[in-house]
Amino acid sequence: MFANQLYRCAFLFLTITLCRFLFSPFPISYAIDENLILDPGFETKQGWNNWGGFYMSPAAKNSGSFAAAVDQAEGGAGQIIDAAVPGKTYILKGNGSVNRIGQEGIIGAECLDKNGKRIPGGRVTLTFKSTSFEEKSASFTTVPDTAHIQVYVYVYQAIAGGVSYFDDISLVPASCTYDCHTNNAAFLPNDWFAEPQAPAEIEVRVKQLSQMRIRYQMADVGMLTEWGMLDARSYAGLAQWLKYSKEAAPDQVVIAVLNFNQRLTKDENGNEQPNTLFGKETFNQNVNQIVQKLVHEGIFWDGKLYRVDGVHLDMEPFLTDDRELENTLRYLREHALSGNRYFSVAAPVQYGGEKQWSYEYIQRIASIVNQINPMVYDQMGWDSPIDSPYAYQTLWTTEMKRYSDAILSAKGNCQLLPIMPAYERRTVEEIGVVYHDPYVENIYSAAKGLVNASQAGANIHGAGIFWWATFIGDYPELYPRTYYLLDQEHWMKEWVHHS
Ligand SMILES: [Ca+2]
Repeated sequence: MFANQLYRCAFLFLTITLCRFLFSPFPISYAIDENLILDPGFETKQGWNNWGGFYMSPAAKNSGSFAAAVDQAEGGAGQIIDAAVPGKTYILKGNGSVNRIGQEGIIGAECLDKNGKRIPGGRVTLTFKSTSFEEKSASFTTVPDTAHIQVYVYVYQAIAGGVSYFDDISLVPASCTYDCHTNNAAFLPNDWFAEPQAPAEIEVRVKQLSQMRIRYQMADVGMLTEWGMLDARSYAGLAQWLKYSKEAAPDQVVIAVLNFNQRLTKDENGNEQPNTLFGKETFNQNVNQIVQKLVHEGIFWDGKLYRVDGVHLDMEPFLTDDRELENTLRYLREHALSGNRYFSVAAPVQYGGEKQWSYEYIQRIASIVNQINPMVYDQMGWDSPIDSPYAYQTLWTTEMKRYSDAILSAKGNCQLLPIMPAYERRTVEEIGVVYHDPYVENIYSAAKGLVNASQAGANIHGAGIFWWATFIGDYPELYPRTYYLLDQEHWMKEWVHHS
């Protein structure tokens, strides 16, 4: 039986590998050699800004007709590469030589902020002191605030008659071939935390999260009341979860998700009005008290205290540039979440020109929280243009670029981690309008759109899955475990392993 299974497994693997090899239109490689440097071989004199003692020389060259030569101390040349973003890895490579022993030359790359100022800690250099050409390379990751990269050739000190030569320089974004996106989040169901789960069960679930490269466990600990209170019974299993989850995967971060769905309430005539309690002192104090308990004081289980790493707020429905929500976030930041690194908030997206969260509002929120999690789903129905997988993919690209631009302009360290959908078709029962259909809104199209946003310069920290229970097949009584296998495959192939 076992041997038979093993054989089937091997056969299946071979088939998949062969199919990919035979039918893939491109070779299975992510390495795209896109050198960002203009005139990297010093043949045309384009792009290089002379800082002194710099000229093109035919005397010593690595390729073509010329190399760069620098024959004075503190001399050299540079060029600036625009549209750089923080947190991206590049490979700097180049060839260099000197005419005499004792002479040195360097090829360097330096991270600059949007004003062109050097950023401390953002430099990499390659040193050349041999009389024959050598090739050297180094990888580096751009530091926070990076907006440009300056690449240069330079000589600090020149010996008498000394000349340094440089040729064939490249600056290429590091290609990723396997685990490219691993800062991901999963939205976990409340029933995992409402009562203690068996340790073995917790371990299995945490392993599944690891396999799908999930780092942030978004643990639904219950629904806040109108006054911002939370019944402790709705997280009676959280302490035990924390104990066994941390043992099984210490690298996974547990974030308590506080849900609220009464941002609008009905008045006596049945009309929806903004909830007047929301964002006010009492409400904020109540929420703060819960956060204080979960993050600082800890919750008891078996004689020990356990704490969550941070808090995620999901306050719905969203109102346009909601001042009260901003108040609540700021209050928590100034109190129980002061100095906390895992403070995140759910955010809305829209396909139209009118946005619930304007660019300026996103900027302000980004200066308060550590992570913004746009919920990019439930965008179908009524007269929505989101009626095809492609339209949905485009929504991801445009909205995530907008969010990223606003967050980057806030100049803080706020991360963008949007959420992808993996759940069944949803309809407004009374009127039969479908507002979520997995044929249109799915992981495949979401990932495609997100990768496009990233390639357009958006700074994406990771992606989330809403919700995890359906995605991983945790409710076999509702549908077969295999129902979401395709989504799992797309998650890994189109997002986690995609460059
Ligand atoms: Ca050359």
